[in-house]
Amino acid sequence: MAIQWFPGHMTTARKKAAETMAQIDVVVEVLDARLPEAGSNPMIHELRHFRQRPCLKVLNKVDLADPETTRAWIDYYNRQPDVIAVAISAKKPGDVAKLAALAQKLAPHRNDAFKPLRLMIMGIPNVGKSTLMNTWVKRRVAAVGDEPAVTKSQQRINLSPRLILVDTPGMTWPKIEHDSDGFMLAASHAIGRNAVIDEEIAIFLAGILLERYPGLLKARYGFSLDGLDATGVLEAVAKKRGCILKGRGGELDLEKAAMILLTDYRSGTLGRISLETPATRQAMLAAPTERPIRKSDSGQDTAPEQ
Ligand SMILES: Nc1nc2c(ncn2[C@@H]2O[C@H](COP(=O)(O)OP(=O)(O)OP(=O)(O)O)[C@@H](O)[C@H]2O)c(=O)[nH]1
Ligand SMILES: [Mg+2]
Repeated sequence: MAIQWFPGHMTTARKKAAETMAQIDVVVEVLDARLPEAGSNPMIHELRHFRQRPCLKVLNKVDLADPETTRAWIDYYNRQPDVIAVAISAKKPGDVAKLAALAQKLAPHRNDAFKPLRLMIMGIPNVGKSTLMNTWVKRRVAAVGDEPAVTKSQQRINLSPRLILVDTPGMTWPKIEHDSDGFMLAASHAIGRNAVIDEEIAIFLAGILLERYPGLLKARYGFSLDGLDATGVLEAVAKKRGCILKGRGGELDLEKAAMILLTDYRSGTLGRISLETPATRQAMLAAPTERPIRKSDSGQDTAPEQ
């Protein structure tokens, strides 16, 4: 099932962001360090390019991501024009303190009280934008919570005569082009729960973990991975943790096991995990898209004509 989630308030958020874009100097795009490209909103890219605004790419939640992969992503983004990339944890004041100087580099002409540096914080839901705002301002000005779509409207704070920050509601986009991006977003809790089936998301996550982080899976749950596929991993979690449906003859409660796996990934309990790397991204984009096979009149399997 392809995942799509674009609730109504995000259409308004997009319009407001387009208006504010005209009045700011630099976009601070908060990305999830574990899936930065899957979580790069094409609408933000479009709005930013329309106004030709430079971008500070902040790879947040670096404490949860694989350090080696994060380094590869920073190099990847720093090769882009009008972009500076940095990895932080928005909860750490020391990390956030680096940002003003980096943003200033992208707009060197905005450097006094007459021309304060104006920054708009943008990104997908639940990525840590409001947390970043609060740490930057050093007080709780924005509500935060481990739920997508906590912030519903823009908030502007004049941090000093020389620096203005605008927090914005998290935005997804109307059509997620690659199914695996939707699954990565959902696994990382950027998509509302009503739009996904947790079991499917957990099986997708288990597939990545089996392939790239089998050691972390084994260390956390203590079962052998021999011969297991992604669904088998979820079943093994259910057995290990006693997730059994009551009165159903010992049937496994895979929904409950899914939440255990997802929560362990989201909280970092499983370890530091990145869902994509520049190399896996490139391979995904280069792979031919699957086309449905149909029977031709001759009885041979053929792909449909373009
Ligand atoms: N581990 C970790 N958690 C973080 C970090 N930054 C934010 N969080 C957590 O991520 C969750 C979402 O944070 P918010 O600041 O509300 O995210 P947001 O981007 O404003 O979300 P919306 O307003 O819904 O778009 C909260 O539970 C934060 O505590 C970080 O660097 N590391
Ligand atoms: Mg917020």
